[in-house]
Amino acid sequence: MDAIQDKVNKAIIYSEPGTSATEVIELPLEAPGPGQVLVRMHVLRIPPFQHPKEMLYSGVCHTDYSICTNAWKVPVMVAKGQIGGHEGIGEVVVCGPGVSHPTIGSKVGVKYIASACLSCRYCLLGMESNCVAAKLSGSFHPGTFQQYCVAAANYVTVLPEGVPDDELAGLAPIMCAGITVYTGLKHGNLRPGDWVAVSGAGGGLGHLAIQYAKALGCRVVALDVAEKNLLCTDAGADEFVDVFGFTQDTDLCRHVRETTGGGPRAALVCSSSNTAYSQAIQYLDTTGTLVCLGIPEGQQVPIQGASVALLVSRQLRIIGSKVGNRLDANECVYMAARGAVKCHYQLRKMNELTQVFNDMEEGKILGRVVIDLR
Ligand code: 8ID
Ligand code: ZN
Repeated sequence: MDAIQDKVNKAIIYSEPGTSATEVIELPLEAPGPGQVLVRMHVLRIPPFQHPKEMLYSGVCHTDYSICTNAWKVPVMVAKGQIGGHEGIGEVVVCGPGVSHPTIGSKVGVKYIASACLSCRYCLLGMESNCVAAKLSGSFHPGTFQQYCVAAANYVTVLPEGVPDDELAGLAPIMCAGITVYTGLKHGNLRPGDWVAVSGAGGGLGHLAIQYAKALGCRVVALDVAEKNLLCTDAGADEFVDVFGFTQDTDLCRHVRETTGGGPRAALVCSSSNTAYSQAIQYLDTTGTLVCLGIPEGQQVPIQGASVALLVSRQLRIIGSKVGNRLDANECVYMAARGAVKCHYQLRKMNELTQVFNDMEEGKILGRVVIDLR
């Protein structure tokens, strides 16, 4: 701890859970315990002097907004003072007792699942996000909206060697949004050439889903509001559908089915809209898969129109998917680090998180916001 003893740890806390209020505070630095590492959210060394210039980043996910404002109306909210965030990229600066890997200086990602037991029956099946002892970054466990984050050494994602420092900020959103959509695509049982619908395509998850789907050889029909058309097209979407451009849902569904020659093989719903789900189940191709990623807000309701008769007659599958496991993380971060996928992001300051949440609520954000934690 000697090298960082004089440092304070600035963090953003939820100051009034149930609302979007946040506050920037200073905390003492915590030493990592056994099996833990202390991660500083990314140091950029500027060549040629190799002078360390601190650049500290965490992505902002819609889930952070939902947790802070209790948009899902869960009975037990996070407590006042919760440090949110779960899309962090950083550098290991201290190893706790017994930690030999990752080593000091390793670049690592901190994910939504902060730690998992790795031995329960879900972990053994690769379903670490359902681990009975999982800790969640930014939800009842300190998250990545802080300059220094204590993390489980065996659960951080070690980044591939050789990623240029100035590309590290763009990898932060891969730690949740990237993993989630990459794993979601795996659930779609897709083959090259297949059509995939991405609903909520201009958001954090959605614009990455377009790119992962394209990298896997699929064709993409992107659905979102008209303002996100350009972002989706730039991300590689073959077709864009303005979700408010139709008077009836049935017209939108017919359009998607016609555009894709009978309907997409899989639909990834990356928005918190119930309507997006009821549309997707209608426009899917026969034997297709609806992959549920976005979590609707307010009172939870079943997917409208998903009658058993429809599911049976068209042999549809509906699957929920929560982030991904360590292997999914390694695979999708590798693809992003090699340039197959690039996050579109804008940097905002720590004291702007409340405004970011409000912008998110109004659907104003293109791609992702990454918080500059300096
Ligand atoms: O593990 C998981 N399943 C997981 C991981 C991370 C995030 C789930 N999520 C959930 C979030 O909690 C949220 O519900 O996925 C959803 C999307 O997260 P995000 O990408 O971080 O949200 P965003 O950046 O706000 O993007 C949402 C997009 O949806 C569009 C918006 O315009 C925006 O571009 N959208 C909306 I709101 N209504 C729509 C509709 N009816 C719509 N797009 C199409 N049709
Ligand atoms: Zn997330």
